[in-house]
Amino acid sequence: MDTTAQPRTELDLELVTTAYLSDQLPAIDAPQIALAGRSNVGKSTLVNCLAGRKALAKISATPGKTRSLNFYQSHAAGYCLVDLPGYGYARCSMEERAKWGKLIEAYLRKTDRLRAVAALVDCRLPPQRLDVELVDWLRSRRIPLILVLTKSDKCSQRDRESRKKEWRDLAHPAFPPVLFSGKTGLGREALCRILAEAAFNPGETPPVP
Ligand SMILES: Nc1nc2c(ncn2[C@@H]2O[C@H](COP(=O)(O)OP(=O)(O)OP(=O)(O)O)[C@@H](O)[C@H]2O)c(=O)[nH]1
Ligand SMILES: [Mg+2]
Repeated sequence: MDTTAQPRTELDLELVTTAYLSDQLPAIDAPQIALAGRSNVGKSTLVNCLAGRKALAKISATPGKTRSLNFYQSHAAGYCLVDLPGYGYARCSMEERAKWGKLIEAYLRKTDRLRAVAALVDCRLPPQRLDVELVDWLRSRRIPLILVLTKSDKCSQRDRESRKKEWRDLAHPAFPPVLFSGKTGLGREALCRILAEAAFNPGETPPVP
């Protein structure tokens, strides 16, 4: 595949499968990039924005919408995006939260085709404990990290830049943090390039400090 070509305007993402339990995790041959982040941060919106579709992934203003792992494959780009259930959603039972946690961890541990995790964080907020924990866990497992600052349409230019710097200093991500908006499409092209690079040219993972 020629990754130097201009990114397509729309990714031909197609939902190939859904997993609610760890024994339902599919064996997909394509490189995979998982989308992780707090409930409501905009993971499913990002899938729709990249696909140029409104309702490929279900989105909701109520946190906790995505409750399964959803595998979206792009045949043209040759990789798969995995929309994970969000974490930090308070209004579900402990039992349900433990079940999701196990499912996500089973996926991240087991998948040998995982090439990177795109960690989505809210551009309006300073780094939150749960987000920092995710980043630390990924680093400890040497999983390349793509930081995506979502909802940046709701931030001033000044806040965007300082948030980007905060995250760069804190997380040493494998790829530069991307300012993104599912509403305006800001950062969409940059993210497409980074996803293709992460999927096919993973390069060196920065050392764990
Ligand atoms: N203004 C703005 N709103 C956004 C953006 N991204 C997501 N939203 C809104 O935030 C809400 C949550 O978006 P989702 O994409 O469902 O979030 P999610 O991370 O998939 O949430 P879970 O499935 O609960 O984990 C929806 O009301 C979206 O319209 C963005 O970039 N800008
Ligand atoms: Mg979702």
